[in-house]
Amino acid sequence: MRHTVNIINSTFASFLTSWRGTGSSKKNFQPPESLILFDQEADPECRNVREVLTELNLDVTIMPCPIGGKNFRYLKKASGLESLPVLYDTNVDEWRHGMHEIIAYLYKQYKGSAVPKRILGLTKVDAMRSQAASWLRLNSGSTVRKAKQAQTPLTLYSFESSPFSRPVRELLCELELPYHLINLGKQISADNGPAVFRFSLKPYSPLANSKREAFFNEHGNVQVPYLVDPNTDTALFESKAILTYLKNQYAL
Ligand SMILES: N[C@@H](CCC(=O)N[C@@H](CS)C(=O)NCC(=O)O)C(=O)O
Repeated sequence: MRHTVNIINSTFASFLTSWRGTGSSKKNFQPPESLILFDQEADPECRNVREVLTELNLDVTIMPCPIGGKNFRYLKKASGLESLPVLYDTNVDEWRHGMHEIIAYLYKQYKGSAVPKRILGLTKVDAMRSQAASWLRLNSGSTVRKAKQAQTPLTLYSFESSPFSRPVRELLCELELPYHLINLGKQISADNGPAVFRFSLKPYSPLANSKREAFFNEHGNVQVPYLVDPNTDTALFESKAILTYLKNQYAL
């Protein structure tokens, strides 16, 4: 029951942020080396950056920086920066800091365009709504919890507005576990609806040559969250099972 309440609350958080971070570009380009985002799940500016990453269909390695954690201290030492979000693009050895700088960089570098007005126009009201979404989530994903370290980063398939994926990202952040975030945003109308009940009568078929299609070919459907932990050879669907797994495996 508590999990159901958690998911309903997470769905309201997605409403508050107007379901930004649901749709993804049909382009499938990924840079050779993963982008690295120093991120805090509950931070409103970090959320705006993750929304854009979903929209551009870009994958990223998340370095969670919860309050009180060692990653934040490392970031301050390595870059001299005191606040989030921070993006490091290994491909060109470039650092970008703050939501506006990072979003402009992502559009220029990976879409070859300026930031669209719809995103440039993110107003103070949108910022307040993103902050309200974090409050609604009781700031989950903001503060470090004692945890074991993972030798190798985990992989999470998700998209930013996914109500089922958010609690998993919050816990990964609190446990300070780095992970590859594979964005599987919705690219065509057939992608709409939950995995068990698509809003279409036709059999589900994702966009050809997309990450969704690769996932579909491997698993027979597309459903997020999906977590892969190479440290224990574990791969899991179902948000509740993933949360239980992470707590049992890593929380101290
Ligand atoms: N019972 C599953 C439900 C997961 C679910 O329905 N996820 C949605 C996204 S929030 C999904 O995968 N939709 C299908 C799609 O995006 O193609 C869980 O708790 O993880």
